[in-house]
Amino acid sequence: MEFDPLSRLVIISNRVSAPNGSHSGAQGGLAVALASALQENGGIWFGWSGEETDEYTGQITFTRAEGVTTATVDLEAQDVDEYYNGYANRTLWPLFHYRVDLAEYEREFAGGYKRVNVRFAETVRPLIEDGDAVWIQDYHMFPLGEELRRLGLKNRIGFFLHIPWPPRRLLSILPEAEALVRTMFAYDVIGFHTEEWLSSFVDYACHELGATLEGDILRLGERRVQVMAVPIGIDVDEFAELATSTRGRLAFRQMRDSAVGRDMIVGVDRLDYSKGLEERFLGYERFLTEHPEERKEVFLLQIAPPSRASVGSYQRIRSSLESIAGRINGAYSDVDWTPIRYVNQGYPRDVLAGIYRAAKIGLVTPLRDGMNLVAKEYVAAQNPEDPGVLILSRFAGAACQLTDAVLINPYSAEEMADAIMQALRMGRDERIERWERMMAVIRREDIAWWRRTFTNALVRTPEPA
Ligand code: GDG
Repeated sequence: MEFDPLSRLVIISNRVSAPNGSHSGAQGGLAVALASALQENGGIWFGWSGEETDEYTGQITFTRAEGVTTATVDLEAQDVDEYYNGYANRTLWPLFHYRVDLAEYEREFAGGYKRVNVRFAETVRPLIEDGDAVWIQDYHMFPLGEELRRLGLKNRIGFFLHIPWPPRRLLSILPEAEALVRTMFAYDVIGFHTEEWLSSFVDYACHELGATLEGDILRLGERRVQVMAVPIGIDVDEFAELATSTRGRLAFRQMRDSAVGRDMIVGVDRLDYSKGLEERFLGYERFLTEHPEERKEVFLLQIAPPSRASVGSYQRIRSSLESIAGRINGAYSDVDWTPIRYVNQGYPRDVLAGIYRAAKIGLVTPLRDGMNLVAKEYVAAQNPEDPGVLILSRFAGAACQLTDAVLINPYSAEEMADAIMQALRMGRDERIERWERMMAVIRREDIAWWRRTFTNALVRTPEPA
């Protein structure tokens, strides 16, 4: 596939990650991909600094590193409460992950969300030049495109959603659903990870707003939006190299030594209720109960760095996990064996890669996930001669591509227990076959493919009238 040269790119996302010259892969793959798009095309990456200020001034801090210019602004404490901790993480995130029970609907949150998007639009507007393509990321900024149009912006604007799009009836629970979806017609291209998320969006737009779909073009009144499913990938070679780098090999050896001949099962997730961590612990417990003979043959290493710690539901999941892990360890541990090693800190990416490689099983069991990059990283880090087995939830976007994983329903402790047994017994030939097919997919649709497919569609779309 040939790629169009892009005009300057303006990327806008809640948080911005400037290149830091690190060789330990400290930055995530998405940050690196967006930075390299800017290195190739020039442009700016705009977003919140993560800092608070007494009064919003719109003063921009510019930095330039390795050919990437970032522009960030501080937000007021009330903005952070209502926009970030509020509407983004207490309303949209749970609802879009089908957790109606956890979603909170406060007018202050919706008001703060709108206010911050207006502020972002007014602040970034003067930085956008004629001919620039604007690419907005994720659920923090659904209405930003419309706010930019209100300010007269005629440029092409694209939007990519990193989380699932919920089914129509579920989204209808959101008081602002209709208005929110209407704002999205300000975009020229909207990308989702999977056909499922895309068709839920189209379903809402057609049935609730009266939009019509022709091919991949969704129309509402005068507006046309191209919708596309473009699954995000990882930098496969970089990840495989991290796994065999000096620190990666060291981490691998340390894990193997500390395993003393036992098989390691690994989970790596931000501590988030969407990741199915409670269900994972319970599925593993079921495995221990059903297979007493396997008890001292395996252990589960769960790495779960805390996230969004100021949101109540995140504090609750943290204490619930501590109590489940404590109970399981209390019930099954022996002087020379602990069934779950539960760790609440993060590790550098090269160390993580070595840990993945040392694990016989990668256990990735989200209840709902836009894509899930850990599943792909686990595959990329494996030893081609003796790869481990990926157990993957059907409800992760990644399951659409990684059909050679052992796919499970994470709500069923029995299925999880069976899958662990199946993975432990799986012969080397089958493991290699499955792994090779998964590698072919993640290599073909890697991170560079993702961003080029999207930006290509964006520059080819007709200029907005
Ligand atoms: C959202 C969507 C979608 C985790 N622990 C450590 C660490 N990580 C890294 C992983 C991976 C990343 O964080 C997590 O990515 P996921 O895709 O699994 O999940 P979300 O954070 O929820 O991301 C998701 C993604 O956006 C991209 O579109 O796939 O569905 O929810 O890269 O490796 N990294 C380091 N230390 C850790 O301890 N260095």
